[in-house]
Amino acid sequence: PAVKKAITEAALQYSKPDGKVFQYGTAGFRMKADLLNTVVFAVGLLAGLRSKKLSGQWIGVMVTASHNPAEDNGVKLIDPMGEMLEAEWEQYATRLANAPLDQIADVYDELVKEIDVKMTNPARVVFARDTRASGSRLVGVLGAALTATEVEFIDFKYMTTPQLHYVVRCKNTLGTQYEYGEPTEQGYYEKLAASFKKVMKGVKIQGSLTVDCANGVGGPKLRDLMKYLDSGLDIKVVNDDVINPDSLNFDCGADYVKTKQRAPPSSKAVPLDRCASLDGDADRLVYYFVDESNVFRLLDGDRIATLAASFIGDLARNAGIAQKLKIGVVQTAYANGASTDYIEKVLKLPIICTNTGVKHLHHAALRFDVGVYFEANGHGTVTFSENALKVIKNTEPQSPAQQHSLECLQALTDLINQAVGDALSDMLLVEAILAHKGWSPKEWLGTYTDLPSRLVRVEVHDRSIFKAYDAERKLESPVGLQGKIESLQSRYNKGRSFARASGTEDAVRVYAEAASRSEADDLATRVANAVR
Ligand code: 16G
Ligand code: ZN
Repeated sequence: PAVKKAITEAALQYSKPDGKVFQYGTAGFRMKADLLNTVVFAVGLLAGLRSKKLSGQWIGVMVTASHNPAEDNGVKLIDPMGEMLEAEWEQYATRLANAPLDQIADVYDELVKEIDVKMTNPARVVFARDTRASGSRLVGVLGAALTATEVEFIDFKYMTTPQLHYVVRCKNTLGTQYEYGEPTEQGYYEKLAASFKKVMKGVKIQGSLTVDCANGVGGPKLRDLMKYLDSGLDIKVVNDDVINPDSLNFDCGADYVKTKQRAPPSSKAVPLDRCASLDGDADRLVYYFVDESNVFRLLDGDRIATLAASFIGDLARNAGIAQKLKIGVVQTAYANGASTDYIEKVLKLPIICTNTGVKHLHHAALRFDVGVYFEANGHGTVTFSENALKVIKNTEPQSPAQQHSLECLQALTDLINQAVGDALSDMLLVEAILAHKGWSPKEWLGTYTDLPSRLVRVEVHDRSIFKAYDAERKLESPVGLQGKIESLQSRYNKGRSFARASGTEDAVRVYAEAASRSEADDLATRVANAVR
C-alpha cells in the first residue's frame, strides 16, 4: 500500500500525451523525446518487477534512440545475461505504458499477481543513456520510478548500448563459474584490449582506420578504448561531436552510410582508405572504402558475417577441433543473395534465416556451437556455446600451429561481446581478421560480388494487413499479393523480392535484388506498385 501510494504520487508529476498508444517493439519504445516521460516511468516500474521475478538479478535499462534523429529518444530493457527483454514480458511493458497515471499503481498490482512476483525479493537495476539532450530528464524519471518502488539502482551515466549489456551480464555472473568480466566501463575496455592484444599476436595491421562515430556516444567511448589499446592500431576518429546536439546521426553514421550507399559528405578519405561507421549508440557497424575508380564500396553486416565465419572456420580446422564445433551463420531476408550463396557453397556452412530484429537472430545463433549472426545493417555478433568454450579451453594442442590457433580462438571468445552486437568489439574483430589474412578492404570485397539490390519504403493505408511468414520472405496476406511478387521476380535474372511491414515505422518495406542494377531497380518499383 505504501508503495502503491508512492507510485501514484510519483506518476502524477508527469502527464500522458493524449490519445497516443505505446507499444514495446523490436527496439523497445522509441519516439519523439517529449512524449516519453510516462513511458520511461512505466519501464522503471517493470524493471524492478523483472528483477524481483528473477530473484534480484540485475536488469538493465538503456535510454537511447540509436540511429534516429536527435529529437527522438527511446528506452529498452536488458535481461540478466545481457540479452534483450524476454518476448513474453513486452506485453507487460506495453500495458504499464498505456495505463492512465491515476491507475498505473493498480496495473502494477495486477501484474504482480499475474506474473506471480515475490515482492519480498530484492530488486536491482543498472541504467545508462546515450548523448541525447533529453536523456538526463528521462533518467530522472526512471530514477523516480525506481525510488518509488524501493529498487536499488546504479546510474552508469553515458554508455554505448553494448557497454550496458556487458555490465548487466558481468553483474549477474560475478563470482560464478561464468564470470564475464569486471562490471565497470574500465573493465570493459581492459577486457577488449587484453583479448585484442592476444588475437593480434604475431600479426600487424596495415594502414589506418577512420571511424565515423555518428556524433554519438561511440565517439568519446572509442577515444577511451584507444587509451587501452596498444597493438599497432592506428584509428582516426571523425564525427565525434557530442556537444552540438543536432549533429547526432546527421549526414553520418552507419545507418546513413548503409541506406544512402555513400560515405558521409564530411569524409576526407582517399581511394582505398579503410573506413567504418558506428550508429548513434554504437551497436551497429559497417565498413566501406572508395576504390581506384572512385566508386563507393560498402562492406556491410553480411560482409562482416562472412569474414568472421570464414576466419573462425579456418581457426577451428587449424586447431583440429572443426569436427567438434557446429559453426553456423544466421541471416535475415535482407542478406544479399550473393552472401548466402558464398556461405553455403564456399564456406560450406549451414545458415538459418530469421525474422528481422536482434532478438530473433541472437536466439537462433544459440542453436550453434559458434553462431555468427549479423543483419545487413550492421547489427551482430558471434555466440559461443558452453560446449564450444569447453572444447576450445580443454583441447590439448598437438603442434605449435594448433596451439596458436587455439589461443587465438580463446582470445576471440573474450574479444567478441557475447551479450549483444557491439560496434567497438566488432570493429576490433574485423581489424584483427584483416591483419591475420593480410587483407585490405579490397581483398575483403573480392571474396564475392554482391547482387545489386534496392530497398523501397512504401506508405500504405494500414500496414497491419501485411502478414509475413517463412522468416518474412513471403506474405500470406493480403491474399494474392505473394503470387504477384513471385510472378514479377521470376521475370528477372536472379530476381528475389519481398515486402514486410516495418516494425519501427508506419510503412511497408520492399526489398529487391537481381543480376543487374536496372533489373533490381525495376523489380523493386514493380513490387512497390503491387503493394500500394
Ligand atoms: C530495430 C532492430 C533492428 C532491425 C530494425 C528493423 C534491435 C535492437 N533493433 O531497430 O535489429 O534491423 O529494427 O527495422 O533489434 P524495421 O522493422 O523498421 O525494418
Ligand atoms: Zn543502435
